[in-house]
Amino acid sequence: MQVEFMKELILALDLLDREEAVNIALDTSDFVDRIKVNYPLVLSVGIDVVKELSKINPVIADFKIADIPYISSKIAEIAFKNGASAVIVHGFVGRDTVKAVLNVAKEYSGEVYVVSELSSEGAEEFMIKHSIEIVKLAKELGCHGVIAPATRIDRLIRIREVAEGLKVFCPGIGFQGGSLEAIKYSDGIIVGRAIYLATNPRDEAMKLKKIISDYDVRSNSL
Ligand code: BMP
Repeated sequence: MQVEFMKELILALDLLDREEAVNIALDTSDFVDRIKVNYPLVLSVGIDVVKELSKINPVIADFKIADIPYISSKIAEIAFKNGASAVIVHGFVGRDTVKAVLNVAKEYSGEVYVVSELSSEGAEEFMIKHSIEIVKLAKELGCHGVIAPATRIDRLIRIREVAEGLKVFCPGIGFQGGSLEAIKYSDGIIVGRAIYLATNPRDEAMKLKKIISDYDVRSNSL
Protein backbone atom coordinates (compact mmCIF):
# COMPACT_ATOMS: atom_id res chain seq x y z
CA MET A 1 0.00 0.00 0.00
CA GLN A 2 1.28 3.42 -0.89
CA VAL A 3 1.86 5.70 2.08
CA GLU A 4 0.85 9.32 1.68
CA PHE A 5 3.08 11.83 3.41
CA MET A 6 0.92 14.52 4.86
CA LYS A 7 2.79 16.12 7.71
CA GLU A 8 4.79 19.17 6.69
CA LEU A 9 8.12 20.75 7.48
CA ILE A 10 7.75 24.52 7.46
CA LEU A 11 10.95 26.55 7.41
CA ALA A 12 10.77 29.76 9.46
CA LEU A 13 13.18 31.92 7.48
CA ASP A 14 13.89 34.63 10.03
CA LEU A 15 17.08 35.94 8.51
CA LEU A 16 17.97 39.55 7.79
CA ASP A 17 19.95 39.10 4.61
CA ARG A 18 18.20 38.44 1.32
CA GLU A 19 20.93 36.40 -0.33
CA GLU A 20 21.42 34.23 2.72
CA ALA A 21 17.68 33.67 3.06
CA VAL A 22 17.23 32.73 -0.61
CA ASN A 23 20.28 30.45 -0.53
CA ILE A 24 19.02 28.57 2.52
CA ALA A 25 15.54 28.30 0.98
CA LEU A 26 17.08 26.81 -2.18
CA ASP A 27 19.46 24.55 -0.27
CA THR A 28 16.72 23.02 1.90
CA SER A 29 13.88 23.04 -0.65
CA ASP A 30 13.94 19.26 -1.24
CA PHE A 31 12.91 18.67 2.36
CA VAL A 32 10.84 21.74 3.13
CA ASP A 33 7.13 21.92 2.27
CA ARG A 34 6.57 25.63 2.87
CA ILE A 35 8.52 28.69 3.88
CA LYS A 36 7.27 31.00 6.60
CA VAL A 37 8.40 34.62 6.48
CA ASN A 38 8.09 37.01 9.36
CA TYR A 39 8.86 40.69 10.01
CA PRO A 40 12.63 40.34 10.51
CA LEU A 41 13.15 39.30 6.87
CA VAL A 42 10.50 41.47 5.24
CA LEU A 43 11.37 44.61 7.20
CA SER A 44 15.05 44.10 6.39
CA VAL A 45 14.89 43.33 2.69
CA GLY A 46 11.42 44.29 1.48
CA ILE A 47 8.13 42.54 0.82
CA ASP A 48 9.13 41.46 -2.70
CA VAL A 49 11.25 38.71 -1.14
CA VAL A 50 7.94 36.86 -0.71
CA LYS A 51 7.60 36.68 -4.50
CA GLU A 52 11.13 35.40 -4.88
CA LEU A 53 10.73 32.75 -2.17
CA SER A 54 7.36 31.63 -3.48
CA LYS A 55 9.12 30.41 -6.63
CA ILE A 56 10.98 27.96 -4.38
CA ASN A 57 8.19 26.83 -2.03
CA PRO A 58 4.74 28.15 -1.04
CA VAL A 59 5.10 31.05 1.39
CA ILE A 60 3.16 31.67 4.58
CA ALA A 61 3.26 35.37 5.46
CA ASP A 62 3.51 35.33 9.23
CA PHE A 63 2.59 38.93 9.93
CA LYS A 64 0.52 37.87 12.95
CA ILE A 65 -2.08 40.34 11.79
CA ALA A 66 -3.74 41.95 14.82
CA ASP A 67 -5.31 45.27 13.87
CA ILE A 68 -8.71 46.71 13.09
CA PRO A 69 -10.38 44.93 10.16
CA TYR A 70 -9.62 47.71 7.65
CA ILE A 71 -5.88 47.69 8.32
CA SER A 72 -5.75 43.92 8.73
CA SER A 73 -7.32 43.38 5.32
CA LYS A 74 -4.78 45.77 3.75
CA ILE A 75 -1.90 43.81 5.32
CA ALA A 76 -3.36 40.53 4.07
CA GLU A 77 -3.87 41.97 0.60
CA ILE A 78 -0.24 43.11 0.38
CA ALA A 79 0.92 39.64 1.46
CA PHE A 80 -1.23 37.81 -1.11
CA LYS A 81 -0.46 40.31 -3.89
CA ASN A 82 3.20 39.60 -3.32
CA GLY A 83 2.76 35.88 -3.78
CA ALA A 84 2.01 34.54 -0.30
CA SER A 85 -0.26 31.51 -0.33
CA ALA A 86 -1.27 31.91 3.31
CA VAL A 87 -1.24 34.47 6.11
CA ILE A 88 -1.17 34.17 9.89
CA VAL A 89 -3.59 36.26 11.91
CA HIS A 90 -4.09 36.65 15.65
CA GLY A 91 -7.39 35.39 16.99
CA PHE A 92 -7.52 37.42 20.20
CA VAL A 93 -8.51 40.50 18.18
CA GLY A 94 -11.91 38.95 17.57
CA ARG A 95 -14.08 37.76 14.73
CA ASP A 96 -14.33 41.00 12.75
CA THR A 97 -10.61 41.08 12.01
CA VAL A 98 -10.35 37.35 11.29
CA LYS A 99 -13.37 37.60 8.95
CA ALA A 100 -11.87 40.59 7.13
CA VAL A 101 -8.65 38.67 6.53
CA LEU A 102 -10.57 35.60 5.39
CA ASN A 103 -12.50 37.68 2.87
CA VAL A 104 -9.26 38.93 1.34
CA ALA A 105 -7.81 35.41 1.35
CA LYS A 106 -10.83 34.14 -0.59
CA GLU A 107 -10.14 36.64 -3.39
CA TYR A 108 -6.67 35.19 -3.78
CA SER A 109 -7.59 31.55 -3.04
CA GLY A 110 -5.27 31.88 -0.08
CA GLU A 111 -5.28 30.32 3.36
CA VAL A 112 -5.64 31.81 6.83
CA TYR A 113 -4.00 30.37 9.94
CA VAL A 114 -4.87 31.65 13.39
CA VAL A 115 -2.50 31.79 16.37
CA SER A 116 -4.09 29.94 19.30
CA GLU A 117 -1.54 30.66 22.03
CA LEU A 118 2.11 31.57 21.55
CA SER A 119 4.80 28.98 22.22
CA SER A 120 6.58 31.39 24.56
CA GLU A 121 6.08 31.52 28.34
CA GLY A 122 4.22 34.82 28.23
CA ALA A 123 1.25 33.06 26.62
CA GLU A 124 0.47 31.69 30.07
CA GLU A 125 -0.33 35.22 31.32
CA PHE A 126 -3.25 35.98 29.00
CA MET A 127 -3.51 33.88 25.85
CA ILE A 128 -3.87 30.45 27.42
CA LYS A 129 -7.11 31.53 29.08
CA HIS A 130 -8.75 32.15 25.73
CA SER A 131 -6.93 29.96 23.25
CA ILE A 132 -9.61 27.27 23.09
CA GLU A 133 -12.22 29.92 22.29
CA ILE A 134 -9.87 31.28 19.63
CA VAL A 135 -9.57 27.84 18.06
CA LYS A 136 -13.36 27.46 18.10
CA LEU A 137 -13.65 30.83 16.38
CA ALA A 138 -11.12 29.82 13.71
CA LYS A 139 -13.17 26.69 13.06
CA GLU A 140 -16.52 28.47 13.03
CA LEU A 141 -15.29 31.07 10.54
CA GLY A 142 -13.80 28.50 8.18
CA CYS A 143 -10.12 29.27 8.65
CA HIS A 144 -7.67 26.72 7.33
CA GLY A 145 -5.74 26.01 10.47
CA VAL A 146 -4.26 27.11 13.75
CA ILE A 147 -0.78 27.60 15.15
CA ALA A 148 -0.24 25.77 18.44
CA PRO A 149 2.78 25.36 20.72
CA ALA A 150 5.25 22.47 20.52
CA THR A 151 6.45 23.75 23.90
CA ARG A 152 3.29 22.65 25.76
CA ILE A 153 2.27 19.23 24.50
CA ASP A 154 -0.70 18.98 26.89
CA ARG A 155 -2.09 22.21 25.44
CA LEU A 156 -1.33 21.07 21.90
CA ILE A 157 -3.32 17.86 22.44
CA ARG A 158 -6.30 19.85 23.74
CA ILE A 159 -6.09 22.39 20.91
CA ARG A 160 -5.83 19.57 18.38
CA GLU A 161 -9.05 18.00 19.69
CA VAL A 162 -10.95 21.27 19.40
CA ALA A 163 -9.40 22.08 16.01
CA GLU A 164 -10.63 18.85 14.43
CA GLY A 165 -10.86 19.34 10.68
CA LEU A 166 -8.36 22.21 10.70
CA LYS A 167 -4.64 21.96 10.15
CA VAL A 168 -2.46 22.41 13.24
CA PHE A 169 1.07 23.70 12.74
CA CYS A 170 3.53 23.81 15.64
CA PRO A 171 6.47 26.12 16.26
CA GLY A 172 8.83 25.77 19.20
CA ILE A 173 10.98 22.75 18.33
CA GLY A 174 14.72 23.37 18.67
CA PHE A 175 15.78 26.65 20.24
CA GLN A 176 12.57 27.08 22.25
CA GLY A 177 12.93 23.62 23.75
CA GLY A 178 9.72 22.18 22.29
CA SER A 179 9.29 18.45 21.94
CA LEU A 180 9.50 16.48 18.70
CA GLU A 181 6.42 14.69 20.04
CA ALA A 182 4.53 17.68 18.63
CA ILE A 183 4.85 16.03 15.23
CA LYS A 184 2.50 13.30 16.40
CA TYR A 185 -0.25 15.76 17.33
CA SER A 186 0.08 18.16 14.41
CA ASP A 187 -0.01 18.49 10.65
CA GLY A 188 3.43 19.99 10.57
CA ILE A 189 6.18 21.70 12.47
CA ILE A 190 7.57 25.19 12.00
CA VAL A 191 11.33 25.26 12.52
CA GLY A 192 13.64 28.23 12.16
CA ARG A 193 16.94 28.55 13.99
CA ALA A 194 17.53 24.79 14.32
CA ILE A 195 17.73 24.75 10.52
CA TYR A 196 19.08 28.11 9.37
CA LEU A 197 21.71 28.41 12.11
CA ALA A 198 22.90 24.82 11.65
CA THR A 199 26.34 24.24 10.16
CA ASN A 200 24.58 22.39 7.38
CA PRO A 201 20.95 23.57 7.03
CA ARG A 202 20.24 21.07 4.26
CA ASP A 203 21.28 18.11 6.44
CA GLU A 204 19.24 19.46 9.34
CA ALA A 205 16.15 19.87 7.15
CA MET A 206 16.70 16.37 5.76
CA LYS A 207 16.94 14.90 9.29
CA LEU A 208 13.75 16.64 10.40
CA LYS A 209 11.87 15.62 7.26
CA LYS A 210 12.91 12.01 7.86
CA ILE A 211 11.60 12.14 11.45
CA ILE A 212 8.33 13.65 10.20
CA SER A 213 8.00 11.00 7.50
CA ASP A 214 8.53 8.25 10.10
CA TYR A 215 5.63 9.65 12.12
CA ASP A 216 3.55 9.67 8.92
CA VAL A 217 4.35 6.01 8.28
CA ARG A 218 3.40 5.16 11.87
CA SER A 219 0.10 7.04 11.77
CA ASN A 220 -0.71 5.41 8.41
CA SER A 221 -0.15 1.95 9.83
CA LEU A 222 -2.38 2.48 12.87
P1 BMP B 1 12.53 29.17 15.91
O1 BMP B 1 12.36 27.73 15.41
O2 BMP B 1 13.79 29.80 15.45
O3 BMP B 1 12.28 29.30 17.36
O4 BMP B 1 11.40 30.05 15.16
C1 BMP B 1 10.04 29.87 15.40
C2 BMP B 1 9.22 30.65 14.41
O5 BMP B 1 7.85 30.38 14.67
C3 BMP B 1 9.40 32.16 14.46
O6 BMP B 1 9.23 32.67 13.16
C4 BMP B 1 8.24 32.62 15.34
O7 BMP B 1 7.76 33.90 15.00
C5 BMP B 1 7.17 31.59 14.99
N1 BMP B 1 6.21 31.34 16.09
C6 BMP B 1 6.63 30.89 17.33
O8 BMP B 1 7.82 30.68 17.58
N2 BMP B 1 5.68 30.65 18.29
C7 BMP B 1 4.36 30.87 18.09
O9 BMP B 1 3.57 30.61 18.99
C8 BMP B 1 3.93 31.33 16.84
C9 BMP B 1 4.88 31.55 15.84
O10 BMP B 1 4.49 31.97 14.65
